[in-house]
Amino acid sequence: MTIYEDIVEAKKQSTKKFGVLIDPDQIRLQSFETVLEQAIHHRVDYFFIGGSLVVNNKLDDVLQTIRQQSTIPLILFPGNSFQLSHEADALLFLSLISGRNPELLIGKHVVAAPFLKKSSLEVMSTGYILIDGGKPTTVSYMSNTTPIPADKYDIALCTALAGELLGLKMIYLEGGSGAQNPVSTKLVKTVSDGISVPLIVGGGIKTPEKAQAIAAAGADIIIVGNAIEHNPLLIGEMADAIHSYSRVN
Ligand code: 1GP
Repeated sequence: MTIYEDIVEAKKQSTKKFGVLIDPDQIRLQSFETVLEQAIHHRVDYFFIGGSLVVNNKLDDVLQTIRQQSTIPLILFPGNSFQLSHEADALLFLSLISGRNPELLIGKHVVAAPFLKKSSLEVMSTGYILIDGGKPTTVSYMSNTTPIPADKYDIALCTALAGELLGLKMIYLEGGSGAQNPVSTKLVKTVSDGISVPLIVGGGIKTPEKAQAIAAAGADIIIVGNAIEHNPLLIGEMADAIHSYSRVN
């Protein structure tokens, strides 16, 4: 089964997945070890690997280190077209459909396409939708795009629908890393009710309660980065909250 098939199957069963985001530039060695240990112990479903900048060349090292110690699938979540590696299992091929920056809608993809065609990475095309999280985030600044206002439910829904109709395999609602406010449950529900492809939600999720509420609202995969980087021991509570939702419903 491919990773995507597994995600689709989980969606059918209403089983929620938990992804831990690791930014190879940000992670400190000590917390990396704890994150890895906790993620294995608490059955994290995916590692998402990526960041907005590539300050150093740690991507391959980080991937290899995780690979040596676990079988958790490694999904590249690239901030730009240089963040590609054969060491991962899959790649979110992101098109920033909430923005109107042609480079991030198709330009970077053209550059990455020959590499991807040759690689064994599983490529999952994903409509990336940036939602205003209350303050400018790295992704809004770096992408030079305006996020969708947090209360414009219809715009977010129509954007996601357009992505699905264009053939994108998943939709990612992004509040931005370190967002003040995560994407609201109302917005998650509106989008989730209107589309049939899997829905990923991330950005500013700091508590297990919030993660569970977002899962309950219809997210299929919940991504947490910053909060875990600050406190890797949160992984257990987050995993329980997300996975227990799957079990009781
Ligand atoms: C993934 O960018 C997010 O969508 C991660 O955000 O670092 O705020 O959890 P945090």
